[in-house]
Amino acid sequence: DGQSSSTTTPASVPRPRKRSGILHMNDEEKQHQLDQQKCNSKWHGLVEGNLIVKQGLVDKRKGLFARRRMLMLTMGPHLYYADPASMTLKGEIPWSPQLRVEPKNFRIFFVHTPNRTYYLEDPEGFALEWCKAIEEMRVNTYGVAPTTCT
Ligand code: 4IP
Repeated sequence: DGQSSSTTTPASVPRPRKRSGILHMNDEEKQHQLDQQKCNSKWHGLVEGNLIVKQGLVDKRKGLFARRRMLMLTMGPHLYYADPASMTLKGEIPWSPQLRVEPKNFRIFFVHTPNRTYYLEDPEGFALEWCKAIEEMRVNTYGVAPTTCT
């Protein structure tokens, strides 16, 4: 009919937050997101009840070969990776205040941890988004000051 669709989304109503906005939600909002995730995400069973902040397929290189994994940054924080074919959890990049991300280009980024550097490639070219999200989680969890010891 003649009803303009714009009347359903007046400018005064905030747009839905992007996923990284989760870090700034209050407990009630986070619980709501978690309830949604329980119902809607096929990955929910793999992330130990944690709220997923960002997820996406990446190729994780180890030695000569790379494996395609669903990488999931969650509250906690955790960085889980799962095999999307078998829907099984394969591992977790260990979080610590020393964790550092390093974008190499639009596809490739490194996650440095004290004992291992993870070589990751986002085939869709959103490596910088990953680095931003992980760094934001680091600051949110451990504070702004970088550890400067080398
Ligand atoms: C495997 O190579 C996979 O890359 C594993 O990744 C990796 O484990 C293994 O390293 C590596 O040997 P192949 O599949 O070609 O054998 P995933 O666990 O994602 O399947 P992680 O989890 O540590 O990267 P090792 O050294 O951890 O076994």
